[in-house]
Amino acid sequence: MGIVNVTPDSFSDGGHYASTAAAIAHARQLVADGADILDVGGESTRPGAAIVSAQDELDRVLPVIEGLRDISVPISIDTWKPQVMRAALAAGASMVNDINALQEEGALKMVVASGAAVCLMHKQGMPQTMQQQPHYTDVIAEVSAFLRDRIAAVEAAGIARERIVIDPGFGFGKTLAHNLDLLRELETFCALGVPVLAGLSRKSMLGALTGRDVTERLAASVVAALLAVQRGAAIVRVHDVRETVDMLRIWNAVNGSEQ
Ligand code: 9MG
Repeated sequence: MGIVNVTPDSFSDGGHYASTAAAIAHARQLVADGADILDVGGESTRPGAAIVSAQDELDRVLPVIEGLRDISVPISIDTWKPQVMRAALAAGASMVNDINALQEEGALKMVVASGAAVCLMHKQGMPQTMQQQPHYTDVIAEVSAFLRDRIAAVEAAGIARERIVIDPGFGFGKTLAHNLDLLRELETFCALGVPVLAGLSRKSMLGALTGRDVTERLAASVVAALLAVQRGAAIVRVHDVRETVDMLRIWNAVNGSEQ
């Protein structure tokens, strides 16, 4: 899954792709590099980022989704707002990547009605404050219970299991130790019976471990993606698609999978 941030304050692209044309060109490049899914987002979710209005978010993402109508891969809309989901799905997106796991009022109904796929992510707190004091008694058990409950809730509401992906939410209300535990124990989430998505690309946990700035976390991001895939992740959400695909080609060759 290639990341297309259409945000002026994106933590990872410094706003380089804030204009529609540049975002579309970037998305096309990610597909040429081997992305199987594009994740288009108009609101930064990095720790401390401000909430933007649904209208501002739509003004950013809709022209990009519309400009990618002919693209050969599914488009995911990265949003927790039902209004943005509705318009993005109508414009051509076929998946919702929701850091709020469809808990916002109206979100679940929206996705049920649309027939779209969904990624349900765990987070503790809200992006504005979530890194202030993350606390768990048992991070694996608590994240796992949350994801299991959300799978049950969305299935009961009418979303087929085949349309559901889960994500432990690296960096979303987690300390470095929590993030490492989640990565180490990723197989626990795979055991919940739906594909697991891992988003580690350029995250601050990699900065904490390497001492490197966000612009210099390529090697750490590729290794983190490999560790996630080794532990069963079916989808890795990344900025650096070309390098990640290279890594996966080696991984698949060694493991005897076709590529
Ligand atoms: C939007 N976004 C930022 N980080 C993410 C992650 O780790 N997972 C998912 N699903 N979305 C993310």
